[in-house]
Amino acid sequence: MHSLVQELENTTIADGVPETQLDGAAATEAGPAATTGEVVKKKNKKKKAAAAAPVNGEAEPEKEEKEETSKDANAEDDDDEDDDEEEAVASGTATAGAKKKKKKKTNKKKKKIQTEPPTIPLSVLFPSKIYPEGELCEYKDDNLWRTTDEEKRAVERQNSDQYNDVRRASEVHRQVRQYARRNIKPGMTMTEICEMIENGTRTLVEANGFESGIAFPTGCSLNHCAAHYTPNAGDKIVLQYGDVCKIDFGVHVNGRIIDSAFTLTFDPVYDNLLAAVKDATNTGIREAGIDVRLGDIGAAIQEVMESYEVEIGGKTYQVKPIRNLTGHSIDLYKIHGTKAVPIVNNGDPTKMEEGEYFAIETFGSTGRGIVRYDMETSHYARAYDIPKIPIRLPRAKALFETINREFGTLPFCRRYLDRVGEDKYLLALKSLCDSGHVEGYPPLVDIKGSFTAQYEHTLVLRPTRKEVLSRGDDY
Ligand code: HZT
Ligand code: MN
Ligand code: MN
Repeated sequence: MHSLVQELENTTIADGVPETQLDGAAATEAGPAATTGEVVKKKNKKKKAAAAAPVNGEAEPEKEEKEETSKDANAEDDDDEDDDEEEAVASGTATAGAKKKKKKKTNKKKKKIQTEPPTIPLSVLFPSKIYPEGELCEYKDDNLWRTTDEEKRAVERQNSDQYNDVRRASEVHRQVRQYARRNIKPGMTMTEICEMIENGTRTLVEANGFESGIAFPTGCSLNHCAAHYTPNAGDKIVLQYGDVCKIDFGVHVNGRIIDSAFTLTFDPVYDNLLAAVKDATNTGIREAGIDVRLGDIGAAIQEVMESYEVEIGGKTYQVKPIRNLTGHSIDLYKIHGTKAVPIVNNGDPTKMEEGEYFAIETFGSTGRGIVRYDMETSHYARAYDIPKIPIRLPRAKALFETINREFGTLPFCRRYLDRVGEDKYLLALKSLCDSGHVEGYPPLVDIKGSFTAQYEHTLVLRPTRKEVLSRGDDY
């Protein structure tokens, strides 16, 4: 097992990040599809971020004429033979089986739909095979020149295939989570919830070996558990009305990973907790940029998170960032690169660099704001650097071959081993963890009785601008 949890050191709390630093490129608070409350009751001050019309550009083309913006061009162009039932939107809100709405012939363009449950692969919804860009943000001050720089633009053109791949993963994430948000209800088992998301992902991304698929196990961590819980076989846990559930799932295309998460609740008492964490994550996204120091991003996140309070059961809590959890850089087929993005001011002077991908994720808690390992492990991944020592146990050797063949360096869970036909592998798996060939990622929990929330997006620091790949109209 290893160092998922940031070393706990004397992190100082940075107060006094000027408010002006917290505003930048337009960030979105949720749009109409948000299930959780937007009632923002801040203790201190400030801004309600302007709602930018987010991605899913193909979603609402209102015109008949084809304006070939990169967004509108997609779902609409080719075989758009106006099938009557196509009414809804790529990431929009239609229910497939639902009644056809009256066709508004009058300059309303037919929209490609997704079914519910989602069954139509993205490559069918986007016959052009060009997928929509995420939210675009210009860099600030010292790097604003990049937006129009010809050389930087040329570099981007060279990278267009990688961007298109990761945008396809992003659109799959948006469509699957839209379905998940609308259909996950108290009374479902955690296993049913995960399977709903995993089946949707596999179908829409057309999972195919290392070319495309699920990037890591579906997290559905509850309440004081902040991260890395997914059910193992036999788990009978049922989602409750009062639960705070973090849905954290990943999609990849050719190893380009989207890591994005949101928090699901049913009881509005948690609304301010969710608002705090959503705002904190959007702050981290706004602050991110080429040459920005990681510690400065943490300071901005902490300032915003701590400006919220939430009242639960007659007790008022100041929302705490979970200080030993972080965001992270993402590499090809590697969910965590070498950089950690703190959510408190830890003074890290390391800078973000051109071309890097980051998962910006923040966690808020009503507990200590510190997590520890607890409960049965479900998440694992092959070590990026395989130890040179040979594997002696034959069962372990065979299991390692399965892991390498099925997942490579992508994280997996016990349920994924079950579905590829592995059986009675626990001893072998433990042995691979002990030898360092595989790393376990146990659930991370704050104190019992506390509630934790999370929001997470993946962005890329393109040479000319920042692209928030996983942005949707929900978060
Ligand atoms: C590990 C295992 C997985 C990466 C963050 C995370 C979910 O806590 C450096 C910083 C999936 C992801 C990860 F199966 N982790 N994001 N989404 N968990 S982490 C980490 O291990 S490593 C943070
Ligand atoms: Mn995640
Ligand atoms: Mn992450």
